Amino acid sequence: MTTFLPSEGGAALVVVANRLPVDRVPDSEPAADAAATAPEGAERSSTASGQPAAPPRAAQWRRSPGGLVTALEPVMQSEHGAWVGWAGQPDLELEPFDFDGIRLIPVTLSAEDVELYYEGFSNDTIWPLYHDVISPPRFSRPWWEAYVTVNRRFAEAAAGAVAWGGTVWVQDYQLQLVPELLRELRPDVTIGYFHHIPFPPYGLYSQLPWRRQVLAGLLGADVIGFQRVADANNFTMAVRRQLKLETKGNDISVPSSDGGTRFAHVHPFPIAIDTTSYSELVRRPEIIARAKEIREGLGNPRRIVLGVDRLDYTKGIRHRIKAYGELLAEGRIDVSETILVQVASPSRERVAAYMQLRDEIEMSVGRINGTFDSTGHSAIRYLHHSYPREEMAALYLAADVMLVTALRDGMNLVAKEYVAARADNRGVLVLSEFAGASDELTSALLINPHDIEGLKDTIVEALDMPPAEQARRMRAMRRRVFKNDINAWSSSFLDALTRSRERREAQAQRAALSVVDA
Ligand code: GDG
Repeated sequence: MTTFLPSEGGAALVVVANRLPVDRVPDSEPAADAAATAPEGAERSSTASGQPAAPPRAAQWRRSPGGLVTALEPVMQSEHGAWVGWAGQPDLELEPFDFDGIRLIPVTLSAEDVELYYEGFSNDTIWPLYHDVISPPRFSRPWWEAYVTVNRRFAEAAAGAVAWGGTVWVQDYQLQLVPELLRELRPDVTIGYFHHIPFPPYGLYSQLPWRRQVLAGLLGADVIGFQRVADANNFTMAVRRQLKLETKGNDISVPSSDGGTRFAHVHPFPIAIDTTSYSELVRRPEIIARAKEIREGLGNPRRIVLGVDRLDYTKGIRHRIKAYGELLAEGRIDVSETILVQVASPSRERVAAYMQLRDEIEMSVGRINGTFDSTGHSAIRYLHHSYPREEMAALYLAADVMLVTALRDGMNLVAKEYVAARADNRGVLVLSEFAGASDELTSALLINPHDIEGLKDTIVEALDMPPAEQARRMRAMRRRVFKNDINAWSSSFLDALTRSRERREAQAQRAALSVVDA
């Protein structure tokens, strides 16, 4: 076993995620602000001989939107944190660079890695398998081999970046092998892993040909976090059945390389949103004006129903459109009064299941609009675009009813964002019980998206809900969303890591004392 020595001045806290928290600014656009230029992040485009091409060109970057980086920014800055991840473009070789006080350590992925590890194993094997096989997962040995190779690359980058005795926090399903690989390289570090998507019931998980390797990979972590209690239980059950390890409460006893036993602590940490930035955004006069403008642009309908999702088969967009079409056909809603706005942001467009889903949705929308539109009104305004956060906030403000009909979803941040945006205590959230958010947002109108009749009745109930009841439900949901915000979430995970480190140190001390006593 090789042991990595930390580089001089390594980071006390390292986050490892598939993506870096920055996006490259296309050459045609100016960087958002001065802080976004990263002269150290000079590009090393390879020549045919594999040698770095000279001279390097300074790349420009802007922060990618996302709660995780916002939540971790203060602690990353105070701890001289580092972030290991892919810059989002194949074959881009970059040196580490600093951005907004965080050291960014790019991991290079070739076009083939992207195809096999990312689009293949991550998004066409693990993603469908972990989302209740809504779409059939594909099991491919070359994809698995690429997943192992790329996970090792991320683990090595983290091992080289973290200070002696430091902490590494690994994010999500693309990197399930990193905890174990990293522990082999750096037994001194405390390792956390957070799983953003569901962990499936044993009957489904056990289909995975590499089920034992993936469990062993995750068990390299000291703390393994899931969104829901059910996910944590499914994981523990898979460990018991497949690896025959002993579990007690939330702890799993894992054999360690020195012949002893260590503990992996499994716990739900339901992810949250950056509520402060949302409440600030929706108070801005220009956002309020934009919400009004959106309503006018839609022909001033009495009610706006909204859906916002990545175009993904887990989100239940087809079920929602089917229910909406039937309500129109039955005359229970009228195009002159009500409109459905569906934002379906482009996602994983090179994966076959996503291409097919897009065709199906666009055909249904076309058929419904063709049948029910009038010259003045549309039944569904379908938007296959990505929008800035400001526009999303204005849409949330404009919407009378928000539809979240996921067939399976780790959490669903859109549901929480809608609630955070509604400072006026108006609006109704229709929420799938198969989204993690339904554990917390129990005052939403909860639905089973497979039950189209039930979904239709609930949409009508939402459209007819009196303002007093809207306010009562919205207040209860806002209390919950504001209490458990993204800062509370990241602190609770990092506190669990600290407790785990202390426990490991106490265990090592006891072991040392027992050697002396003997
Ligand atoms: C995974 C899990 C879990 C969407 N379109 C636009 C846009 N968005 C933003 C939303 C929201 C985010 O993307 C989507 O988050 P979700 O939670 O709804 O879903 P996933 O992308 O599947 O996320 C999920 C999450 O990880 C976190 O752990 O909750 O269960 O699947 O923030 O607002 N944002 C902008 N323009 C768009 O067009 N700016």
